[in-house]
Amino acid sequence: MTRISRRGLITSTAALAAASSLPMPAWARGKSMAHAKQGFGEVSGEDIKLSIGDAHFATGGRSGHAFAVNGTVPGPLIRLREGQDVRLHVTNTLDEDSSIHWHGLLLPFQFDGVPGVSFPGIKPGQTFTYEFPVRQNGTYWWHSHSGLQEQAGHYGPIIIESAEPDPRYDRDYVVLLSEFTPIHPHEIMRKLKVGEHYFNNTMQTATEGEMSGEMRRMWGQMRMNPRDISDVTGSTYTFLINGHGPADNLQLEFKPGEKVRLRVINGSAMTFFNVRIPGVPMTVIQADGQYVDEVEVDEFQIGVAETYDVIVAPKDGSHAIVAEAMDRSGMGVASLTSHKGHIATPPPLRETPTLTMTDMGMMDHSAHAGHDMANMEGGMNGGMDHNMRDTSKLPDDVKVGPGLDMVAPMPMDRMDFPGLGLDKVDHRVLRYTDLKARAMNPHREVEREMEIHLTGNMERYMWSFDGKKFTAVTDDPIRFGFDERVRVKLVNQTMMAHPIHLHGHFFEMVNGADHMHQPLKHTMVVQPGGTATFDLTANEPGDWAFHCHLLYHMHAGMMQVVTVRPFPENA
Ligand SMILES: [Cu+2]
Repeated sequence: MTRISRRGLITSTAALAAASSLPMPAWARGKSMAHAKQGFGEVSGEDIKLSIGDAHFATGGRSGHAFAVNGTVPGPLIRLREGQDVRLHVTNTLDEDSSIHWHGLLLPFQFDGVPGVSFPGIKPGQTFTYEFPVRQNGTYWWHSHSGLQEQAGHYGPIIIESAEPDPRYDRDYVVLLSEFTPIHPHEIMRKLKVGEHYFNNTMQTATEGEMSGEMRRMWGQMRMNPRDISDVTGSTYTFLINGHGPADNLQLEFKPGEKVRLRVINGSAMTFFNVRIPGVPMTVIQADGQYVDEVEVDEFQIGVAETYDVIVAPKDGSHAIVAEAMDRSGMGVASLTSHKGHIATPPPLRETPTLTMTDMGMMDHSAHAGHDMANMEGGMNGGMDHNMRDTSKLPDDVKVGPGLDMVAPMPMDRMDFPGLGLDKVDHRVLRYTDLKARAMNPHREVEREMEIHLTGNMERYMWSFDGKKFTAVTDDPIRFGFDERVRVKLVNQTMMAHPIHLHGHFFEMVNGADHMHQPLKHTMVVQPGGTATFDLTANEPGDWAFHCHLLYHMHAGMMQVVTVRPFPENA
């Protein structure tokens, strides 16, 4: 067992001094800056060795078992260069199967790392070698795709350097967001199955005072609460930045006048974060590792498994990097500082946001009439409760059964929604509709359109696509022809936001950008009761996982296999 005390590490000036001599990327050499401590080691080269093992993790007042890779949580930063070949030798020292999936990387499917889909997994004591050419650049990450290991620390960042240096910044940092819980992940899953509201502390108070008896009855019949935002909350999670809880006082240093690139990765199991640096505007330059036209914002929401790269030009001083959980049950905090040792004071947690009629997939007139709650009550008088169980409008291939306890009556495209709790803040917030691909996509006409429904039963904690729970031995995958151009509309029949991830490809978000500049993504959030659409050229042959990236949703069955056939000759 490796004992890791983050607090011990970061407050040690010796550790800080040692860390400042870490190797710099080629583009940074010759400039007068060093990589300061980020919170994990770094590996690079053509042969990289990774070892998965048991560990103990502690932050703030919480501690417990963890899975570490090369002895740390998160595991090491893997730094690659576009155009190189890489062999990753992964040894499993656990007494259970494990795996690593390279999230967002284009590679032959047998090295994608999903047990039961792309390979058999890595048995205890075994070493598996992943080998592929590096065909892209940008910010990505890696994580276990076995069981619930990802929740317990089995993840880390990937940076792939471009062949062409980007002159827009002087220094860069990974900002890897995640959670730590002292509760065993299987115990969390069990608690979710027993009662979905187990971790939700705001339940009681939310229903008092603001709501009439009629409203309470309606929400009760949906077995929902307007503050039912996250399945697992800060009541058990400590939110981490680069493996450091708020009590660990992580510092990322800069020199006054420098422009700093922050590579924000949401490597959490279950938490959407709202990211801001109060007083410091952020210029978004990449989404999911792909360049976009610059957009300046003050805050953005990042779904689980997404990445955003931003450039900031902070003034001399100490600034709080705030990653507030979407349900505002806690935050990850680090200091971006030009004065070593000065810890920035983060703002207090904001008030828990409230779900609206739009989140139920109903028309929302609140924009015209003011208060959400008042409007919702008006809308409820028309037999809303009946509406939300009406399965008659669903396509035939959606299975109606206990796995589907809600139907959104009028699901609308919500690509312009900035995320729960961010639609009414008084500063600039990123929306999917702001993203435009910097490079032109090849022109392709859509050859086929399909719909996939995101379905669930909140109370029984069942989650699925089209009402059908995924089992590893699926004989009914989603089939795409090789090089087929498909438009896929995701229809969210539930009141939760789901970050949907397709392995092995980038799809283009249909977000109103002209079709040559639709932004490329590997993960896309489908807002509650709404729809989101992507265009895909299925040009990576093989079997690929397609799933909700909320870990416990995937585990409960919101997953499918996408199979791209036939294999082209000479592939
Ligand atoms: Cu989900």
